Amino acid sequence: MAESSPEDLNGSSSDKIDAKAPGGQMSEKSFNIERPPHAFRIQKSAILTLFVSLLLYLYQSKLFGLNKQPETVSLDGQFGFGSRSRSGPQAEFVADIPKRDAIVNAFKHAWSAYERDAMGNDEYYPLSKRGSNLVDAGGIGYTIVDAIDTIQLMGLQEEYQRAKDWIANNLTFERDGSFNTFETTIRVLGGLLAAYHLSDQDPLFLEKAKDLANRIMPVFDTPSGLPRSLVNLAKKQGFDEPNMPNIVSTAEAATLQLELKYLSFLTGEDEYWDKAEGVMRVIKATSLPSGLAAIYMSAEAGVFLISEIRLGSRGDSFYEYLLKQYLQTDKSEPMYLEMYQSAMEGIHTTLVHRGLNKGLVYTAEVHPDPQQRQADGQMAWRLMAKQDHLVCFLGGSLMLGATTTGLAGISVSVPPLPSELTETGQKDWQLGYELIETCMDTHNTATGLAPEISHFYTAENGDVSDDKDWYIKITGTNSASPSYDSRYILRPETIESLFIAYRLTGNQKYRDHGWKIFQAIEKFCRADTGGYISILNVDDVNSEKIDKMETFFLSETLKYLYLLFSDSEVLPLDKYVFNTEAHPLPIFTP
Ligand code: DMJ
Repeated sequence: MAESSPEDLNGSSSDKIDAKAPGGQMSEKSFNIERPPHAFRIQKSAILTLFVSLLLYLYQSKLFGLNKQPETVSLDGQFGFGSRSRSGPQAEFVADIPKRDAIVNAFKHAWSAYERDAMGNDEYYPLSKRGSNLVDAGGIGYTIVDAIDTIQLMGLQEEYQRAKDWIANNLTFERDGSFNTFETTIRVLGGLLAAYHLSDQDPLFLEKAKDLANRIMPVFDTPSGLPRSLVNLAKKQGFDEPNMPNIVSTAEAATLQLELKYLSFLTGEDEYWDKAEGVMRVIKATSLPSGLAAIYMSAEAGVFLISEIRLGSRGDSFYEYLLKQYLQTDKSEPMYLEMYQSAMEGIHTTLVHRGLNKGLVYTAEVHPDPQQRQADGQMAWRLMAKQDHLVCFLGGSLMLGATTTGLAGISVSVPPLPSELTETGQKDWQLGYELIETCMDTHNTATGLAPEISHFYTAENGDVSDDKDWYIKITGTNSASPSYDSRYILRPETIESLFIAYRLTGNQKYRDHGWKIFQAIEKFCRADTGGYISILNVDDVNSEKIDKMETFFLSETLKYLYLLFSDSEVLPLDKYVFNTEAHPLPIFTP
């Protein structure tokens, strides 16, 4: 789930705390960048823990006063709830074969170009027809492993054989270089585990998964048990990001669990499970009263650091995995239900707002403002009316949560009737439904593609001449120099939500929306020479192109599109959880 720099796909480089920049430190009192001498470290940590917790508690309390509640709306006939003509509990949807085939063709167009120009490289640049690796020491199958379960799902036999042969003959993790712990886990470990399951347990994939996980494990050797951000796979050592000593991103720490727990289930090795669960226990122990999470934590003290609260970069998949951990083990671990429900409540209470002109629902961010102090001397906080494209996973997730954690009885119709959901379930469903509407609205651009970041008009900066609720921030001197916000880099989140919403409602409009997005991708991102590129400005039909095909285009965007047009027996939502990179992992009973 998680951004702002082209190099940093799951975390914003502008988010990074620069120890040297005055504004970068959370607070001169609350957060020491320079390591104290060892003898003082424990004492300092304890003080730090108390101080940070107190500050966070205080600002959380303040936040509750900041929020504008969404207006109350009647549920009748709205928000995708069922009427009497609902499909019933066993609703089955048939595939839309022509559209599904069109997605397969798009995948082939992307994959064949990669195979032709860059087979074995971690990343791919379609325009310059070349690949590159994440580290100089060589690749780790980033693209191939991320894509192989989509290949399996689409039944592409020859492509599968070649990808599998490459994994058998060339894939090694004996690479001396720094890899992002989270990205390597969600893309490569997740990819191997899904391939293992979909191949009917081909031991090749499990062996590789175990080898990779064993090399990642040392990242958990921190005072708190929170994982280091980077790992050297050859040396089996965890590292911090430069300029971020002992700091970990919350989403990154809390998005390794589905993968490690499934591996533990398959192998019987407790260590994977214990390390993954240990992280969640640390987070639970330091949880904020609102149930929300600051985007940074201290790996030393195991507490939240004063930093933004948001559902986009560095926050997103923390929330996603709360629900999915509960579902993965067949609802047998109430701790995750509790954490999920408390977090969703925090979102409703603190982050949900409505646009000024059309009343679209969006989730705002909360940022610390180190330049300002409140009258009582406490840190001041600013509400930012801005929503990352990454947040668009949340609509589908809330709807899934409503039909699994918010059930009044034991089963639910498709679409659900309000009476089948608890009050909380109804509220989550409604919010999820409306967030998808908003995400679709952000596709109302010149290209039909949504920007990386949407800013929303507020009472202070409202533009009544615009009939939209949101705008793309232009940071350059004119519209010809668009900001990073205006990019589309082949992201999947809205399509992911459309897939889930379609499975839970059977409403054709979700397939129609998905098809529209796919057509926009075909028109503006398809490279004639092979592969798909990203674009710099979604509001310009002649936008500058970005020569990069992200691996998640193969693993997520095209997979969710394929599933959207498949029949409902393919990877049913009551039998699988998808990791945050769309790798399907079966639900099991521990
Ligand atoms: C993917 O790597 C994952 O979905 C992650 O959780 C967030 N970012 C990208 C896709 O946008």
